[in-house]
Amino acid sequence: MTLPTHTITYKKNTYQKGVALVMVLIILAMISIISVQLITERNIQARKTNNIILADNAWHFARGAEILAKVVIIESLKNEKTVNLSQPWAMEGIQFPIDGGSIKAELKDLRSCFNLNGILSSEKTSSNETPQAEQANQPLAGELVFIELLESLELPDVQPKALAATLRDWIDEDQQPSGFEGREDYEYSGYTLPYRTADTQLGSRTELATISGYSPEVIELLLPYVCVIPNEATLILNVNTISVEQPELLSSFYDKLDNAQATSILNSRPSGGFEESDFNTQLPADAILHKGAFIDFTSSYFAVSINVELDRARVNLKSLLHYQGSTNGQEQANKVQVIARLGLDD
Ligand SMILES: [Ca+2]
Repeated sequence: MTLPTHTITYKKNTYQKGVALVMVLIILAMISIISVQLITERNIQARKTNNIILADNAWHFARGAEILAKVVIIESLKNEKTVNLSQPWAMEGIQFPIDGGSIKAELKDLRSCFNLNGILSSEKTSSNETPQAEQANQPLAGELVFIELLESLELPDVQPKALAATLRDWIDEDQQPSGFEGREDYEYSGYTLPYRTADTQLGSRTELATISGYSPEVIELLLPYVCVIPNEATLILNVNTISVEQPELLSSFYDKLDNAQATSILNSRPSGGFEESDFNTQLPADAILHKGAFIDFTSSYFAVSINVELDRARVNLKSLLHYQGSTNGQEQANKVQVIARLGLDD
């Protein structure tokens, strides 16, 4: 049987129109998908660019705060005889509003804490010398002060002598363990992920995490009391900037000075800070300063902690500053140099 020719033509045209409609719909769908992808990609790129600009601006705000900190130090200490907590540099919680965020900045005297590099301080060598090999088994003066500080803090599950020995071995340039509790390369090279001792001074407090015996719990308890002054192995405390909450720092520098006596001395500081003659009258008659440790009433090293929030951008910067100027009332050029830039936790 043969179908009528007009019927076949009608069905063929209807089929072709259906195919064309589907094709048009597919093309429209593809165009829509591609358009959405292009718009999304453009938005992502625009946001990335915006984030880069924000982060860059936040970094420059942080650098600006660093410069301001240097100015504050110079202006605070110009013609001052002491460095003390009543001076403008020591103001806490300083916050500057900026368009889209804020800048927080805080200065700390690095002579108000135990300088970990000062563990190399020895009565027999100058401050920046590495101890001689024959001294390796004898605790250094700085080591003894650090042990006394750890004992005074009464940290749980801590062996002060071992912590002092491993810190000393990490810093000193020889490979001779400091007694039975010392640890040199032979210890760390046996770890699952082996590494070697630095055999040089610390650049940051975070290095403690790599030293034998320094667990996260010990480090957390210890951090408020310690700091690192790069390339400075002296053990000096500025009695005018120690926190009243941390009398252990002062008592650990002396034989026969307990925490209660140290607290009493810190509470009796005049607003302008102690000078040497005033301070000595506050000490118990039998208190003896440990060899290798020194008390000062000024400072040359500061840390400024800066936090910038700018829209979605965050910048945390900690800069170590070296103040070179007169704190003895003498007229001379004052200047502050940045000696290191670190993260806030360093
Ligand atoms: Ca060593």
